[in-house]
Amino acid sequence: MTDFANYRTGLKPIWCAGCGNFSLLNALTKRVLPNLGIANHRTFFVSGIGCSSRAPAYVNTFGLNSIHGRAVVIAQGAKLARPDLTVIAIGGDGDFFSIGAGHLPHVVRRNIDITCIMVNNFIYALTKGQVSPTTPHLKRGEGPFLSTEFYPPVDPLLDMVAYSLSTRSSFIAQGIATDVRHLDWLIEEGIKHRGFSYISVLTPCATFNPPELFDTIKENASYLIEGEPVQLPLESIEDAWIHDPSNIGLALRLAQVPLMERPLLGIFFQGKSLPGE
Ligand SMILES: Cc1ncc(C[n+]2csc(CCOP(=O)(O)OP(=O)(O)O)c2C)c(N)n1
Ligand code: SF4
Repeated sequence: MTDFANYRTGLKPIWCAGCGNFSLLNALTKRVLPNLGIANHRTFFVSGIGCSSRAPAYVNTFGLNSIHGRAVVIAQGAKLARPDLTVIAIGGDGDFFSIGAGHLPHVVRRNIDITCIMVNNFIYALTKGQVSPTTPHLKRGEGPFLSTEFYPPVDPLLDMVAYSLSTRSSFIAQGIATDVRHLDWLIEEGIKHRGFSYISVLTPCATFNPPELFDTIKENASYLIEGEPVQLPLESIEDAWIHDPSNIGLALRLAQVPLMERPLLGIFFQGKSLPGE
């Protein structure tokens, strides 16, 4: 494959207007890969199945739109076979945390140097809006997220940042598709980190999310900035912690903050990078 300066293929994305997947595609192809100077032919980009998983078709690197839930497994195999490649896995909340959930702890504990970008749009979008493990619950009697297309989940929500921390991913971050500069930075840091990097991206599904869902997330979001105080809900400013991404205890505490109450954006935890260049 020729080392093209352009990281986009000629294919036109078939995502709906207003889909958050565009932000991620632009972040990767217009800024992250060019900024890091990673050659197209040195990059392998793999996904599962879903709207977000269409991304490899639009990125001019080696890539695969593979099987539902199996992106990290294929990413792991690719990295073991070709350690010289930058390997990125992408997929939806359904993909990574429903059908593919069994693979994650094992890829994490091997701490293989891959970057996993989990596009959290809170539903199964490709199959038209069914609940996923991340679909927020309605509060009985309040119902802020009720719409005719959005059925409330029955099972408790799985908090993926908390899950990734408890399995000790060596880099854990959360961004939002509407703040692209911050997202660029998180993905760049995740790729530079040598070890398993997990990045959750809160992403609107323009077609199947009720609009109030993402409005609420944006309104409540707060940034984690190293060296600055993190005020947790129900704690006074005097009790604020100073954010330190190397502090796993703090990261575990931050992961207890309910996503819909205060979506935290930034690097939750970053362990030591593996030795290497
Ligand atoms: C083995 C298998 N089971 C089920 C499906 C049907 N299916 C396709 S995409 C999808 C879920 C998509 O949701 P998500 O992974 O969250 O991605 P999104 O479309 O929201 O980006 C499902 C269940 C499939 N393609 N393969
Ligand atoms: S259904 Fe939702 S996630 Fe899928 S392309 Fe449309 S807006 Fe994006």
